Amino acid sequence: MSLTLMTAGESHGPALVAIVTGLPAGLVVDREAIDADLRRRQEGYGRSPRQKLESDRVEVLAGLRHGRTLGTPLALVVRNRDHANWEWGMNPWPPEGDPEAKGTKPVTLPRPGHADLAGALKFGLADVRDALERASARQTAVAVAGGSVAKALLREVGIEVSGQVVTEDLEERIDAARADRDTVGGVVEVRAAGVPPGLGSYATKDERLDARLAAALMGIQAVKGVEIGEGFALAGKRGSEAHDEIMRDEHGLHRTTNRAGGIEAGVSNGEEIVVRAAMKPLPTLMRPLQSVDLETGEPAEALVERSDVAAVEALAVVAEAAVAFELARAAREKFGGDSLADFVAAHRAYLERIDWIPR
Ligand code: EPS
Repeated sequence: MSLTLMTAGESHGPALVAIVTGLPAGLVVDREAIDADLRRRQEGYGRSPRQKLESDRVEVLAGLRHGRTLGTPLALVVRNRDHANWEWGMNPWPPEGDPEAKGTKPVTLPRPGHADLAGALKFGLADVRDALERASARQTAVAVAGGSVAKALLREVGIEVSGQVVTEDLEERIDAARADRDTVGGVVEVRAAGVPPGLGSYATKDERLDARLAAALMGIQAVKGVEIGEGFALAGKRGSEAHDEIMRDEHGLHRTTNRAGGIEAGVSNGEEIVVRAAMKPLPTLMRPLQSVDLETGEPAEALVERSDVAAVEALAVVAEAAVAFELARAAREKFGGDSLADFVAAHRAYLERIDWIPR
């Protein structure tokens, strides 16, 4: 039973789409709950004026009937309102007229830190827009919609996932950067409570829950670092200070501390899952860095276009969705079931077998 999420869509194209496979039949999907997550992703300090233009809402094209999953592929859509301004520039079909007259000249000034140069070289592009449109973090909107459905599934087995910013003074740093026409990054943390011991496995790297969560987080635009539990700090500690002692109380087998972030040997251990992701400063700068014009080969300043000063608060929501999806995937592997009732029953039977009760 494999839960998968595939997305498609460009930043200024007509829409973003996601197909989720492997959901059980009978899961209630609440449109309001998905739209609330989409709104949370759009809020946040330091975003581009683009967020005033967009008002993200989910549409469902398949896999749902009267608010319940059918156990078939679920097709989600989030439209790009800004596409109305890009009907020429991002038309899927060959448009008529002169691109210069339409204000969509080819982009030839790659931004250090963005996908521009790598994309142009890799795909042989004359217009860097062909790379940057898909590389854009706009795609995270529909991934959040998928994550929202995963959160609904996890809630059925008592798992709650929530993301938050941990960088202090973020607003002050954003104000200062904006005044300098610069950008900033930051750190977010995602916690998942109620995860039973036994999700993931130590057997192979593809099964290890920590490796999978790291890949899910690193797969988000602008993430350059991931930490599980105390992560890098553990490298400087002694074993006696680094591990979480085992004890037993009215909740069964638990730990006195949670330095491992709820995962040992690639398997959840019943404590809260705690993961962090570090976001680099965004690469579109109003005071651009040095680059090379790919058309002339001459030194030039990188592309300047409307963008965010920071998207760290958005990352907290996107990372929450990514972690939720990966945990839901691991839960589907462990508990299976074609219907939600089968899935929930398998989870209940497992909890009856093990000496562990969620706190
Ligand atoms: C992004 C650049 C900006 C962001 C965008 C991500 O796009 P624009 O140039 O259209 O303002 O606003 O993020 C979103 C649109 C979004 O919804 O998150 C980039 O280069 O990654």
